[in-house]
Amino acid sequence: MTESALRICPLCEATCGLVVTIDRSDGAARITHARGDADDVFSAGFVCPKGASLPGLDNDPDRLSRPLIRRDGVLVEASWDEAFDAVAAGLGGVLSAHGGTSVGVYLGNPNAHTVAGALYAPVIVKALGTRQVFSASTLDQMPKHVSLGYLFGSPVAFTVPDIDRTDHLVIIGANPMVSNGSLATAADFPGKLRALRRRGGRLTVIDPARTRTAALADRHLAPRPGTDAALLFAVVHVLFDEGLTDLGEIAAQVDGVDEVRALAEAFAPETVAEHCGVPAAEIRELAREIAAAPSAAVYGRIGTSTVEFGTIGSWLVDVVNILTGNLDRPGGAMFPLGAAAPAPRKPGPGRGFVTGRWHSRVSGHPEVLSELPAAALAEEIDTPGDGQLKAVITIAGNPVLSAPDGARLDRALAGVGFMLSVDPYLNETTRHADVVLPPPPPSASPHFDFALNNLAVHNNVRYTPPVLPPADGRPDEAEILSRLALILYGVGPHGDPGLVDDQVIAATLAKATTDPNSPVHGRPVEELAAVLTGVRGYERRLDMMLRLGPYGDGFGAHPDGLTLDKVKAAPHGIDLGPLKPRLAQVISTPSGKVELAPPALVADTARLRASIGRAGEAFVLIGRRHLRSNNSWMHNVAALTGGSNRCTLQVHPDDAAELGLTDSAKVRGPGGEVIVPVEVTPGLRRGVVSLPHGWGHDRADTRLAVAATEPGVNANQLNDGSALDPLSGTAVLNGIPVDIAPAG
Ligand SMILES: Nc1nc2c(c(=O)[nH]1)N[C@H]1C(S)=C(S)[C@@H](COP(=O)(O)OP(=O)(O)OC[C@H]3O[C@@H](n4cnc5c(=O)[nH]c(N)nc54)[C@H](O)[C@@H]3O)O[C@H]1N2
Ligand SMILES: Nc1nc2c(c(=O)[nH]1)N[C@H]1C(S)=C(S)[C@@H](COP(=O)(O)OP(=O)(O)OC[C@H]3O[C@@H](n4cnc5c(=O)[nH]c(N)nc54)[C@H](O)[C@@H]3O)O[C@H]1N2
Ligand code: SF4
Ligand SMILES: [Mo]
Repeated sequence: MTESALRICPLCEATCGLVVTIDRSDGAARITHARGDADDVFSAGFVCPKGASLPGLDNDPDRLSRPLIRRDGVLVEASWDEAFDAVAAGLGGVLSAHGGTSVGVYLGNPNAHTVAGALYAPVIVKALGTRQVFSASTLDQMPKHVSLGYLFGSPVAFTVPDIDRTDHLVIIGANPMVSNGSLATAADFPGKLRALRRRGGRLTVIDPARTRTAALADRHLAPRPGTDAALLFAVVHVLFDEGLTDLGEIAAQVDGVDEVRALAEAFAPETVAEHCGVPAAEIRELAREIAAAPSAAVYGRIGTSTVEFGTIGSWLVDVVNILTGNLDRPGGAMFPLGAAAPAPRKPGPGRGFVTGRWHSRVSGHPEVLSELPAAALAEEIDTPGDGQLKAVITIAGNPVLSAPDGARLDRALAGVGFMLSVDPYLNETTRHADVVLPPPPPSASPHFDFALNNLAVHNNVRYTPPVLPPADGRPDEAEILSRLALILYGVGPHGDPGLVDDQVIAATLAKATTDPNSPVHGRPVEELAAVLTGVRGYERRLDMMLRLGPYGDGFGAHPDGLTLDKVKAAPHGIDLGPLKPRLAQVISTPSGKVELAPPALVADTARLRASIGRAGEAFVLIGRRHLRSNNSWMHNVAALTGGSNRCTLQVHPDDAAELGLTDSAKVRGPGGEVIVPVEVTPGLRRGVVSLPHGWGHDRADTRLAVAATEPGVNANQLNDGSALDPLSGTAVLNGIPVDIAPAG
């Protein structure tokens, strides 16, 4: 007997709605097929190979179904109660001896895709009271947060390209034909790019590699890696130089234009052309085209972010949007409004954004968004002294492969006093844990995009409850993290996990009822809490967030507004309309204006200026993604591996000939050396080589049978992690100097 159910895909930021087939024929229910949901209001049937392979991932026999605890040095299966007791004992010892502040937490990428990561991971950090928080953000988008924070006063005031309506999309350092989009949640990015072309729109791609996205472009500029910030400054220079700036409707809301004009003086296209490897005439033309388009949106991603000048580059993306009148207008860069986001604040000055409220112990890196750089995790564990980390918790992360110098982190984790991992796999990182708590697979987990709804290129709300109950009554991830929080709060592992939700609900409602601008101002908290529907604590919290949110019913104040019941009654989602201008709601700088020339960025511009004309390296390494891969953790699904999804060093034919490379190369970087098969391709700039990250599945004591057959090498071992974008603490992952020679 088969039946079907809906499940939003948790595997990337596109958030496609899927129809999964459930098979109950052999007693144990499981999902067997997945296809795009044609009726989904957001994704309209789109699915990629990863989404279609969700059953393979769900049913992967290497997925842990029971907790593991370390006994006599070996990880063995245990019952859930035994595992939570082991956590209470292990963490309890550290907490009583050194306090919660001695515990480091690493939060990995899938936390952005799970209900548990959004709602419960923050509770754990808070319960520990630790300042030692590390995440994939400082291997990824932290520069964007920082630039948004300085520009608009809020580090989550995301600007996304209005790709359905733009006349000219400029993609810099992103490859959405493969990644399916990032910090711009758009199901069917490929279809949207083709639709842009069909309606006569223009696509420019700026990328040192001729990616699948670049291949679609009207214009492809291939700069030297790490030079985006200079290139964008040159665009800004031309906008001023040729009188092409026009801020449009938002002009009165922007401060600092003259300061940016002065800063851009030093970056004439003719000054930076050689440094960037892009002819000055092409830079001038690009600036003219952006200014002339009826609407245009510049969109930057990993290639502008995980680089030496990541925050400056991210800032200049929006500076160009602002100077050309494209911020906050249809077809430009706009601010999404998610249904579970806090209701917009009243327009007016806000508190603004700061970093550096504390610093990391060993290298003195400033805190950014209450986090320290992921690249500094190893040194915080292995450097003795006051404040040294005594325990580590990883949730949905694999920093041994994802962060620079995994070998050092590997050694550090092996020596840490106590380590807990919440993760479905025994992989390069979790193999060091003393306890591994595995969440159930996607089919048995709920899905709501708390984070990504605020990045969607079209406003919408969708929720899918678990398709199947967790097998054998095992806890879902919300319960796992709740029980962990109870341990940290001193209640112990066997308390009622619902207490955590009750406490969050009470605190949130207490705050709302005392806020004069809230629709629930003055109402009794208990009365509001009693209204919440939902069969689980996370559903009650979702109901609360929806009701208090921008489209919410305000607990009855706006009877037509959203509640969880209404969202559940629309299983294919509710379309909340195209993005709308709303800059005034977003600005929360102390001046009440967009700060186009934030002091921290103005200051960092001197560092950028000094880099122009610096002697270049013979070879630099960049990364690449593959459509059937996902960072480090999907190489164990047989259907997704093989073919072109291989860990190879791509090299330009002329470089390969000059270096005498035939089949494999020895690549040496500041952090180490790897030997890797060579793939000669004309699709790269000369002097640039590319290697995908997330490989290197050759370590002992992991349980990744499929991945181990094609282990690949760890690209991040070439990187010693010492190079960071100083404003955001983000590791430089693109533009790593390397030496290359034939292997053997
Ligand atoms: N050189 C180089 N390095 C890079 C990048 C690059 O472009 N180049 N990209 C960087 C980027 S953008 C990112 S986001 C990071 C990613 O860095 P990480 O987040 O550290 O690594 P992932 O490989 O995504 O590992 C995800 C982990 O989550 C687990 N997991 C999967 N689903 C779930 C779930 O539902 N619950 C829980 N609890 N765990 C789950 C997986 O088993 C795996 O252990 O890598 C970064 N590293
Ligand atoms: N299939 C697949 N999809 C994914 C992932 C995956 O691993 N596989 N990972 C997910 C995650 S965690 C993220 S964050 C997103 C990332 O989404 P994207 O940013 O769209 O993905 P990337 O492929 O890393 O694209 C970065 C591009 O920048 C280019 N680049 C490198 N250095 C420079 C530079 O200095 N300047 C410029 N202009 N370009 C440069 C690279 O050649 C590459 O094409 O993808 C997500 N989606
Ligand atoms: S594009 Fe992303 S969300 Fe859509 S099916 Fe593929 S992996 Fe899933
Ligand atoms: Mo990422």
